[in-house]
Amino acid sequence: MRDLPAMPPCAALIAGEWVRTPHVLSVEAPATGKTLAEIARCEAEHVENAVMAARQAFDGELGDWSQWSARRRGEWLYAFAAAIDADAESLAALECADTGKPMSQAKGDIAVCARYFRFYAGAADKLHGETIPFETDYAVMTLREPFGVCAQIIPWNYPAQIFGRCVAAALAAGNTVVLKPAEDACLSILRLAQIAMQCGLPPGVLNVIPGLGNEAGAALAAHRRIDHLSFTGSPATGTLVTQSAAANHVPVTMELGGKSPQVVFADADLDAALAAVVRGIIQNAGQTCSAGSRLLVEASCYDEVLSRLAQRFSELRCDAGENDPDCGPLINARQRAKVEECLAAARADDIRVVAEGRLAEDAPAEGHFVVPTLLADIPEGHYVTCEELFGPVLAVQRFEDEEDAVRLANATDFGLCAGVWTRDGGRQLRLAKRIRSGQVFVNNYGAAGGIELPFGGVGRSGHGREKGFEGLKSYTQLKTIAIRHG
Ligand code: TXE
Repeated sequence: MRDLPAMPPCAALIAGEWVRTPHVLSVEAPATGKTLAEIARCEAEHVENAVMAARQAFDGELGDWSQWSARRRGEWLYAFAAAIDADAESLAALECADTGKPMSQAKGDIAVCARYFRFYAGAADKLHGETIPFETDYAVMTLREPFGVCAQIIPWNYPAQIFGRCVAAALAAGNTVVLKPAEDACLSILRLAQIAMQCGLPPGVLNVIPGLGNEAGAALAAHRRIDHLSFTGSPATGTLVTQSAAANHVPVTMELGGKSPQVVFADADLDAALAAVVRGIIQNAGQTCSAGSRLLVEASCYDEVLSRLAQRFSELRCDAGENDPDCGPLINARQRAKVEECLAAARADDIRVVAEGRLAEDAPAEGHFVVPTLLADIPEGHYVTCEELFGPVLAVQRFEDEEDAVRLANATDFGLCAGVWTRDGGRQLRLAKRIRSGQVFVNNYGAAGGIELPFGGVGRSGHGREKGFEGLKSYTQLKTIAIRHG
């Protein structure tokens, strides 16, 4: 294993100060199982202090954030994006060690994080309201105002990217933030928070409270003085968090994962489609909310597709992220056990394992590796086609015609993303309209991660939109002002 990256402060950031907590949590490297760092374990009192700091910063009682114009906020976001770029190498090393993801993906994630700050920097002073024609003796306008204190609870799969998505939009709109990163991976976030302070962000505007979900996370979600909550994670935790927020009438944005289908018709460019299908499931070892974990293939090209995919899967290599393999380890032993149990149960149900990737010979023995696995001949309704496994497992199903494809695509409670591969223009649009999903990608999957594109789910995948200009609007609330001027 190469030298570990320089560690960021592993404390909590509250009111501009790095605060140590009486208890700490060990963070392990997924590739080796070895302890990487010990991070703060915030409890209710730290959450209270962080929310109060964010409250005071928003209300103008701490620092001068409340006086910053939209243009000044944008200028700060630009400067911060440049500082992220300048530190990209060490941020990527942290992200790779902490999450286990391949180094090239970690580098990409840091670049995306900086892009979020740049995109929202430019958008900060373009959040226009409207004027509304009303009675002749009135002038009516709408303002897009920040909520106030935004609580953000985020997962471990893309710490730096999701930090960028949530924090950049919230700050551009003028909010203050209390962010609870995941206990499994948050080192890049601590480093990003440190850089933010070095770039002159006033105290209390960004507070970061590492800790356990059922301690720091639960206390934050239930806090009476937060004004908005965004959550990215599992549907089960999302339900708990939503219930807590509802008790205080706090609006929520929920991003809860998926079981996204890639639908391949025989007339598609199969080279392009299959390359995207493989990327869409092995990226981040399948631990991606938008992973294309179901493949639906038209019967007339089913055998060809399966044999081409089998060839490709058998070449895929798992190894520690620093060696830049196709697939890194899963985040922890629990996640690995969950995926392995599902695979064992699938085998017991006579589901065909068509091909598997391989583990590099010198891959660390303690790493949480699961090799990419291609499953086929799956009975309809089987849970491997309905439930999010969050591992590099692709479930392939056959369809007869367009109607059948739509039926299968919609046969889960999730609805985050879908890919449609066909050269038929009419069919492209028909499927895009009929598939129940927040995003449909035609002849591509994920639009190269476009941060400019609104993103979010329907059904069990959640609600609300992040990314793009819609994401910025979702960190604002509309105020109507009606002036009767006589
Ligand atoms: O998620 P949790 P976990 C899915 C994926 C995975 C499963 C479990 O299928 O296998 O969820 O992962 C915080 N109150 N996704 O257990 O619990 C927690 O500390 C408040 C999909 O890691 O949802 C972390 O910061 N907060 C997903 C965050 O919630 C609580 C990404 C997510 O953890 C809490 C990750 C509580 N009671 C997992 N309990 C996606 N949509 O991309 C936990 N947390």
